[in-house]
Amino acid sequence: MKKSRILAMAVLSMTLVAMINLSAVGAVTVTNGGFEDPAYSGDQLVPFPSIPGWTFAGTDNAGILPADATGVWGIPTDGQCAAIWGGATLAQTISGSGTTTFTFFVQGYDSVLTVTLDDTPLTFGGTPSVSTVGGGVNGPMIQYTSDPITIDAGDHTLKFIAGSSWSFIDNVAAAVPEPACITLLTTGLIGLSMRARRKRI
Ligand SMILES: [Ca+2]
Repeated sequence: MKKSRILAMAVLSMTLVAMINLSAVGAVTVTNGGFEDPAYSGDQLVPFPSIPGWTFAGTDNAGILPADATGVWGIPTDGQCAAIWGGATLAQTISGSGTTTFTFFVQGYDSVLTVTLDDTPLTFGGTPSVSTVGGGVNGPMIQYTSDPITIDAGDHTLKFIAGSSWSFIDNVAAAVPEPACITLLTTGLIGLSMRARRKRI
């Protein structure tokens, strides 16, 4: 193999390793995204609880729906979930930096849920809100993934703002979208390796 090719492969390898490290360092994380901590029991909404990661606010009702809430609420589909209503908010201070998407599951009563990062609405396929279709907590939860957003290092506020009716929210998470350039680099590297291997045989 020519020296120039060996050098090119070495540079590609180092770039790839550096980019993978870059995407892992400072990744955005969401605390208690499944709303399971602490575990509550009973048939009623636990209003404005103090729980790790999240802050409930507003004059209308909001809180945690226990996993065994079987009354008017129905049974949440994945353990406990958050429930916010009529302009109430649910917020978390997150840190980390880089390009990320936010995912979560939601159900509700024909309402509209707005999700903001530092008071700017996240978009979902270009739309700055999501619909909570009818069926209440008994209905199937729908997963939404925000369009990718790039954030600087430091604290940021992720906030869910209820519409006119209930929104049930669960499994909030942040994910690093796979950069197209890393895929391209990986493909190129495999191609070069195979080519070098064929020449040696
Ligand atoms: Ca849950």
